[in-house]
Amino acid sequence: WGNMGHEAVAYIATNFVTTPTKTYFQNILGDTTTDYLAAVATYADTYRYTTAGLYSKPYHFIDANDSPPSSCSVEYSRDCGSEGCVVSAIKNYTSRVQSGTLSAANVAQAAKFVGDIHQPLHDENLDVGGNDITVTFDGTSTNLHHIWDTNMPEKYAGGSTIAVAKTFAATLTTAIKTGKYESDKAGWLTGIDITDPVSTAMVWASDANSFVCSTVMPNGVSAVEGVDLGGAYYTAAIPIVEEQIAKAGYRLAAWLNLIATGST
Ligand code: DCM
Ligand code: DCM
Ligand code: ZN
Repeated sequence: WGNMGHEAVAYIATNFVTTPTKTYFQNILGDTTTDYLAAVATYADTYRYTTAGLYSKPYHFIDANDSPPSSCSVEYSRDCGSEGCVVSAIKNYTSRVQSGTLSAANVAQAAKFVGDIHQPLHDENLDVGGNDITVTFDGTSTNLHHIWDTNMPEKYAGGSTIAVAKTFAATLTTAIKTGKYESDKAGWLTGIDITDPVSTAMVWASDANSFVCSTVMPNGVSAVEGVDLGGAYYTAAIPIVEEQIAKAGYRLAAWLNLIATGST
C-alpha cells in the first residue's frame, strides 16, 4: 500500500487494540498521542530506500510463483527467497519482540509488513508483482501494482493525507464493529497463532494471493495491459481493496494484542 493505505491500516488497528496493548506500544514508540501507530506506519517504506535499509526491501512482499489467473497459490519453501520475504520478516520481527529487544523502528516495520501482506500484488511474482504491467488510471499512465497500492485506495477514500486515512479508518472500523464486516471478523482471525508466525502469515498471504486470480487479473495480463482501469475495473476491485485494508487493520490489532498481552 501507499502511505494513505498504511496509515488507514494503523488507525484501524488503533481502534481495536486493548488498553494494555495501547500503553505497551505507546511506551515503546515514545508517543502517547492517538496517532502513535499511524505516525510510524510509513517508516519502513522510507527505510528500504536508504543504504542502510536496502536489505529490508524483500521484506515487503512474497513472490508467489503461481500461474494467475488459472492457478493461484503461495508456498513458503518455494516462494520465500534466501534474502527473506514478508512472511519471514513477520516471524523475525515478532520473535525480536518476544525476546524483549524490540525498538521503536522494529515495531514500525512489523506493523508495515502486516499491512503489505494484505495487498494482493505483494503476494505475486508475475511481472514483479504487477510493477511491469503498464496501465492507465483515469488518464494517468502508471502500472498495475501502483494502482492497487495507491490510486484505487486514494480515489475511494478521497485523498492521500493522514486526515483522509483517519476518516477512512473510522468508516471501516464501524463496518467491522456493526456493519458489513461484523459477521466476517471472527473468520479473519482463523489460524492466528503467536507461537507460529510463519503459519499465521501464510494464511494471510494465501488469502490475499487468491484475489490475484479472482480480482486483480481474472482475464489475464492482456486484459489489463495498456487499459484505463479507472472505470469498470475499479468498480469491481474496490470491495476487495476496502476489505483487505479492513482485514489488515483488524489482524494487526490482534497480532499486537498477542505480542503485548498473550491474547487477542
Ligand atoms: N513511498 C513513499 N515514500 C518513500 C518511499 C515509498 O511514500 N520514501 C511510497 C510510495 C508507494 C509506496 O511507498 O506508493 C510503495 O511501497 P509499499 O507498497 O511497499 O508500501
Ligand atoms: N514489490 C513487490 N514485489 C516485488 C518487487 C516490488 O510487491 N517483487 C513492491 C514494493 C513496492 C512496489 O512494488 O510497493 C514498488 O517497488 P520498487 O519501489 O522496489 O520498485
Ligand atoms: Zn506495493
